[in-house]
Amino acid sequence: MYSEDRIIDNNKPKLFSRLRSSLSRTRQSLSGGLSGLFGAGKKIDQQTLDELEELLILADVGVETSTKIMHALNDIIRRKHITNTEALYPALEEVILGIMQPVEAPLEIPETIKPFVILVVGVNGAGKTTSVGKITAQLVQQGKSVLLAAGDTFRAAASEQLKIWGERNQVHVVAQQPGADAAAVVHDALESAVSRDSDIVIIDTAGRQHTSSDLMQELEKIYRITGKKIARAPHEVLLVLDAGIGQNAIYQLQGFNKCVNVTGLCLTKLDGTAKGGVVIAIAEQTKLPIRYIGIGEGIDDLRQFNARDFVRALFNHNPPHAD
Ligand SMILES: Nc1nc2c(ncn2[C@@H]2O[C@H](COP(=O)(O)OP(=O)(O)OP(=O)(O)O)[C@@H](O)[C@H]2O)c(=O)[nH]1
Ligand SMILES: [Mg+2]
Repeated sequence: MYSEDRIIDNNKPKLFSRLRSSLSRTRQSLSGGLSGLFGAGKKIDQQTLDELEELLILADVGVETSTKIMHALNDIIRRKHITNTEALYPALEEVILGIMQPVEAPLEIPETIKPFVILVVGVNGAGKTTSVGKITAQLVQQGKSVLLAAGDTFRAAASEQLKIWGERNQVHVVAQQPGADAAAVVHDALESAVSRDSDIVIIDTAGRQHTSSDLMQELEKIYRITGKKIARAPHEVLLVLDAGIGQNAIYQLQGFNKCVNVTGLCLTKLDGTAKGGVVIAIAEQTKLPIRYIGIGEGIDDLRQFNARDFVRALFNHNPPHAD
């Protein structure tokens, strides 16, 4: 007889290898360059350290975070009396894991909060609607009842896109005509969720630039209405960031945070970008929980963020039990 844990364990190598292959471009830009620097028997010198710092910056880890990583690495070098470049590899992993672990905080949905309201925000094309669909699939699989609110009333096709996800997951979608007031859609959706006794409401919103004051005001209105309808809602404000935009993600976060209190991040499109190093910068600079990472277009390609797996995948290690 197999316990559930055992079954999950058996899946782990497969899930990990998918993660690893999705991160291949970032890994190439980061640890691909390291293999040239960290040769067997090579002694650590200032030039190696400078080149390493440059490599981190090039992989979109950013200047500020790269500097901090180098400080922490130098501490380890001194403390452990490391002289050989080979030993830098595990030391660098240790430092990066130390940055990533505090932001590993999966979204917890307590049964005492009902409906639990998730507001999904982000710039145009970041992957909001797709992520809403994928998160819904996971929640439905866990036996939760989910209601979707089509808060993107700008694009004619937006609510259709959400309805397709609704059909796929067999959940109710509250939508209105394009051009309708988004806050009114949200208002209706929350009323509907209460009368249907839904566990969770996920509000999809229109893509908006964090610099556009009109659109940010509209978002503030949605946020306010949500709190008026359901006490302490939204319980989660999930900012979806396209990891492929690199350092700009930090500015987007700052912009959204001025208007709504972002409580969690969903970092999409880590597949196909060499700029995934930005995830390290985001973790180090914002300390915000990374709830999910997107590693492809498939329904299973949105993962709960796991710091250890992420760092292992970045540094080309084999998964546990798969060697
Ligand atoms: N490769 C890849 N593509 C993704 C990922 N997440 C989303 N996409 C794709 O990105 C495109 C845009 O996704 P949407 O979910 O429509 O983005 P959005 O933020 O809702 O866009 P707007 O509503 O127009 O602002 C789609 O083609 C998605 O399939 C990901 O993790 N990896
Ligand atoms: Mg959308």
